[in-house]
Amino acid sequence: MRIYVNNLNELNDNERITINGWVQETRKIKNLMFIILRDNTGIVQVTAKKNTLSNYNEIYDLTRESVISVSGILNKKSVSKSGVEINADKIEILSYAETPLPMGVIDKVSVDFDTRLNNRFIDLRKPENFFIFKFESELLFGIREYMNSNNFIEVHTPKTVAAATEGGADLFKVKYFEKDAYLNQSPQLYKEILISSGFDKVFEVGPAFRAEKENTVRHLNEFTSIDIEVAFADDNYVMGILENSMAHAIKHTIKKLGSDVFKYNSSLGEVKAPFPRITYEESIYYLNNNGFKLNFGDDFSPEAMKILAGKFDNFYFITKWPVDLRPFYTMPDENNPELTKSFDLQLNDIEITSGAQRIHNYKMLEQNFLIKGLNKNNFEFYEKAFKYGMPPHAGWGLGLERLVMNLLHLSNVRESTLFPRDRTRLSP
Ligand code: AMO
Repeated sequence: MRIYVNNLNELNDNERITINGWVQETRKIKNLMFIILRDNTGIVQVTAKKNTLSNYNEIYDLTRESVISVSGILNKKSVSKSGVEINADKIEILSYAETPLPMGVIDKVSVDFDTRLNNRFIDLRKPENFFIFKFESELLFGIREYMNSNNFIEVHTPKTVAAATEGGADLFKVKYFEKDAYLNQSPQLYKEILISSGFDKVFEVGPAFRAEKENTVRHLNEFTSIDIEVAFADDNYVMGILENSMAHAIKHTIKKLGSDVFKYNSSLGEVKAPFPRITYEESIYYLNNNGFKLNFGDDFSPEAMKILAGKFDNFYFITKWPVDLRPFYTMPDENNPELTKSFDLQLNDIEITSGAQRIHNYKMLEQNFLIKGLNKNNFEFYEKAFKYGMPPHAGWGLGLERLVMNLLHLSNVRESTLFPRDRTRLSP
């Protein structure tokens, strides 16, 4: 079994162990040196002595961030900070790091965000940055666990497609042999088709591409979309799934990561469903009373969202958006045809999810293609699934990076993206 730094306290004093990691720092006193070894669970001090190591001279010249394998005796009565130390009798150099490093891992001097992203492989060695993705992984595990225990089937739909789902403008075009294809903006059309196939409850975690030119702290050109679609369901039903899955995933993450979760957001705590709900029209009314001049049909600016967010603690839904602000597949409200059975889930002032009940009548869909100026021919494969038995259905799509960004109070969505793709960045 592999041993990690955070296992050392559970082992016996004087036990012989082998541990692998990066050389974070060295301190040298001629025939004796101390190495601070780091793995992704923590750091430990290694003592290396000339008279016990055959390759001492090589070890003496070790550079920071080289990768080594240390074998030796565990000393649990050490005077080092952590109280644990390894007296090495063998150190193997597995990979030698060149100098100077493009950026430091523990250096106090901060580098700009671009330099960090250009050297992301090393930036992610910083424990606080690695933690973001450990958090993300646990959160996603919690969401999957919730979906799985509620009989959702996890699916994988194509990302190279022939038609736009979320509107024509924000598409990345790619060459597909003799034809043009696009990178999919959302699994929307495919998750709906699967409802006609009788899958009943589907969910997908996958990349979504948006050729949006905005260069903001909330926009990525490739993000991870968590999508669900449920047969015989309406907007309220899937809002319930959303709030309960969030509550479950956050509870799981806090339980798994313990007090570490408070590193970024000291007020992070379990959340309780149901989340508060406000309609679009009530939001307009509230904003008009708080210094914004908004008319029915206007979208909310980031500034307006900040004011609205002040009314709530963290998660809240904005429901019943106007038809003009929602995509063609959104079901109108039976009580008011200007409104839809749609919702956004907000976390503080940022939208993290959009969802709705969908239109399941193909004649209504055809009308909407016309109204929204879409070419019906591009949607034949989709419409076909509506002609031969399509249940009423509803679903939502949630941006994973935005969720993590908000829960951890990060200032930029790129912080919660391993290798961000934005208006100017396509590498690494
Ligand atoms: P929408 O386009 O609102 O809805 O996207 C759903 C969620 O995905 C995230 N998101 C983004 N995250 C980072 N950068 C972006 N450029 C970006 N664009 C969207 C947000 C957003 O709330 N098909 C519908 C969903 C549905 O109705 O099922 C859709 O894609 O968190």
